Amino acid sequence: MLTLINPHHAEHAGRQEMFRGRLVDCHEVPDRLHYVRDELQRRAIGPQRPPEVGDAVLDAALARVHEPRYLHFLANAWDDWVALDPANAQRDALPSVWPLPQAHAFRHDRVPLNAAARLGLFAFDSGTPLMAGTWRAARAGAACALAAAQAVLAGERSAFALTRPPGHHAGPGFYGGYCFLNNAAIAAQALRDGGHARVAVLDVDYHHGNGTQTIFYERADVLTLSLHGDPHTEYPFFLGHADETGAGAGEGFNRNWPLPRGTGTAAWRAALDEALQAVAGFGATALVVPLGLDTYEGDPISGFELRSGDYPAIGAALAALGLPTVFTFEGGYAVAEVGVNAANLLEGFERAA
Ligand code: SP5
Ligand code: ZN
Repeated sequence: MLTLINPHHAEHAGRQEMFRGRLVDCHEVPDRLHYVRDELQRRAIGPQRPPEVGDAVLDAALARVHEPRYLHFLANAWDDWVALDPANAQRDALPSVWPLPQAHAFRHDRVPLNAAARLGLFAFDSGTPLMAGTWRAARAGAACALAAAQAVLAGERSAFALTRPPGHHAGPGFYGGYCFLNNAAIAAQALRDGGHARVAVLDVDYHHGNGTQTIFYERADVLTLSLHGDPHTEYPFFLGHADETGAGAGEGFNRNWPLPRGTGTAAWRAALDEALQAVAGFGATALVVPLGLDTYEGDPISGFELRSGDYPAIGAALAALGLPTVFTFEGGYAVAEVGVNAANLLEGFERAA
């Protein structure tokens, strides 16, 4: 399997994230990607190369998924943060004030001139540090997703966008959950634009793919499915329930499988089988898999009990759909094990494909 690897990912390396009133060390660290890269190389699971995507082509792909004012914010957020106070150059940018939803009367249509307030307009949590290299890393990561979609459009059976920061929590105009640009959505839209009439996104990260769901919620041409920890108790808390089935033209084209903390292999696989049936029933001609390995029993911030030995069969089950498939690297915070788990799934896919 071809892997598109982000050459700029390490320029995004947060120091601390806010968690329950404390700043704690970031979980989403550069070594996550290094472990995956090295394990794929060790097992010779296909070539690895950086994406070759021109700026104009990338900008057009980003604009298909994200709002102009949000992209403008992201491109300038770090410089604006430092301009607010030169001492900010030594600190990651984290928001601390939010407008809340429209129902609470705060306005979302006026972008504040204060750079710290702007963080709150576009971020939905205070656990997603933004720094000098974030935009460069996120852009290059989106280029990986786009190049993976292009490779599949050119005839590859599958491709893996090995990037960080991850993407599936980022929406049309917001970031959070360690995510800034929605790489899976960018790949799905590129597959649509490249001629696939019906694209399915099957998110297997531990956390609900709220950004992807929101991006496609009113569309019937992209089916969004997510298996994840029940938002009653699990991050991102405010989306991911089973009764979210799409809206308008998209009614019936979103499905969620919220699963309780402690869910093990058998129950998770049963949910996966339902999701696979939904993909087949939809008549998808291409598949995008936001691939989080935080379903692993040893994950430090998650609550499922999948074992390393489960992942090859999961990959094989995905391959059995027989669809051109793009994988995007999402979560997975058991750093020393994330490479083996990712390689297990991708090798399982490749052997069955
Ligand atoms: C892509 C992805 O998997 N994003 C997940 C974002 C989860 N953010 C909330 C993490 C809560 C961290 N808990 C810290 C525990 C400190 N002991
Ligand atoms: Zn996750």
